[in-house]
Amino acid sequence: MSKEETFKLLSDAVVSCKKDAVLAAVEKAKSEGIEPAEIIEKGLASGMNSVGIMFERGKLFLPHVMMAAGAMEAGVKLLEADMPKDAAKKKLAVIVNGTVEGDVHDIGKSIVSTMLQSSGFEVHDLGRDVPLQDFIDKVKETGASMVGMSALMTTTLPGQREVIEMLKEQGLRDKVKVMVGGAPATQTWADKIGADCYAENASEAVARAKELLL
Ligand code: HCB
Repeated sequence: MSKEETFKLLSDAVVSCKKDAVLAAVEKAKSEGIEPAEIIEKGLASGMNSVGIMFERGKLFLPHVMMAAGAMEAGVKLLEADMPKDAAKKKLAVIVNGTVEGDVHDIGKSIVSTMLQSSGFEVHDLGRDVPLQDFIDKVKETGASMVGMSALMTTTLPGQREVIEMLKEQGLRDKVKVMVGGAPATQTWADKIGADCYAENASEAVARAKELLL
């Protein structure tokens, strides 16, 4: 099977909403020697994007989306074990990452945290629906040099701008870089709110973090 066919198999498995199909496809991709990051981004995440499009067009309903999300999460979990932990190595930098208040979407955010971690960063993942002040408090507690914020809804996107304003008010803006992500975020939005970078996907998040912090 070609790599492209394997990516399609992974994507179709997520669209099928069946956890067993996703796990089998992930095992197959692993046995073909495909890197975890590629399995996630070119296979599983692509399937979840298709689910999103079908949901938007009314071809799939919320229970399906929830099942597809659960199946994708199981696939990502299976891959986490294969990602380098680098526990003994000195960490490159400390990053706080989370999904902003009012927003429960956390699949993409968790992928970003996992990939940052496996690239050698110390990541404090605050989870989802995170009260905005918690981002600031975690920066103070850990001395983090970057905050990553995910928002998947137009209604929660402004939370990213608020955190930047709060960082300014609390005298921390110069000490910490800000990365924003999530489907409605764009480079234009990042520029508008004064974020240091926008990352479209997890590979970009790792690349931007390395550019800004190392
Ligand atoms: Co949800 N949902 N949803 N949803 N959902 C969206 C986001 C809509 C766009 C679908 C639509 O209507 N067209 C929409 C938002 C519309 C808007 O903008 N206003 C929507 C809605 C409305 C809702 C509910 C309100 C539905 C309801 O209850 N009526 C509700 C939200 C409740 C709430 O949050 N308060 C809801 C619920 C759900 C679930 C629970 C069923 C499920 C989430 C499960 C979970 O996350 N644990 C879900 C899902 C799965 C989606 C879609 C279909 C896919 C999201 C996803 O996981 N994508 C989404 C449609 C879409 O996005 N097109 C839909 C795959 C991941 C891999 O991509 O973009 O999240 P990603 O992450 C990327 C990238 O953005 C970047 O890297 C990641 C990896 O490549 N990135 C970062 C992300 N975070 C980063 C952080 C960084 O620091 C750096 C980079």
